[in-house]
Amino acid sequence: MAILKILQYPDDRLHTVAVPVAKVTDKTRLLIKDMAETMYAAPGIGLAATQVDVHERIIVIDISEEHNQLLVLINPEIVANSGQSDYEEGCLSVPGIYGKVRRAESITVQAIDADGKSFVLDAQGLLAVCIQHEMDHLVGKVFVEYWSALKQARALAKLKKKQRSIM
Ligand code: QAP
Ligand code: CO
Repeated sequence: MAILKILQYPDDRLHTVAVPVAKVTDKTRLLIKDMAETMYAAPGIGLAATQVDVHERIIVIDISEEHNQLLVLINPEIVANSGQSDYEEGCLSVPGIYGKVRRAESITVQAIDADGKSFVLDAQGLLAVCIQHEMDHLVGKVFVEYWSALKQARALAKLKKKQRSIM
């Protein structure tokens, strides 16, 4: 097991479009284990492979309080959605920055699990928001990029200031 390095916004590699996983192998499962360990250690509730600089369509999520309900989504596709929600989001790649994004309230997602088995999941609320947020990473989109140029500039300035104070 290993804790992986999480790319920090603004990093161009966060704009990479991930490719589908052709076959779920032991190598895929090892990556998933490391992604889960990285997410739990942070701690966070979701992590996309893009964020650890692996550009394959893989997501791990765990919104449970006990951190014992890991959800693995390989090659996820949203097959239905409805409603709208404005949820306050954050991101392990954009630490300290939080804000709302408009998304679907309910989604139906089809994906493959770590055993290579296809499944369909209905999600609402935080889980639905988290899946949509992580799926955006797989197409190179970071949540702050939904915001106005002004709000993005403010977020970037805050991040830069924080990075300076660490160095
Ligand atoms: C995505 O985000 C998400 O700024 C997952 O300092 C979040 O796990 C989707 C985190 C909220 C929907 C709603 C963020 C940890 C974790 C930070 C995360 C931070 C430390 C974010
Ligand atoms: Co994120």
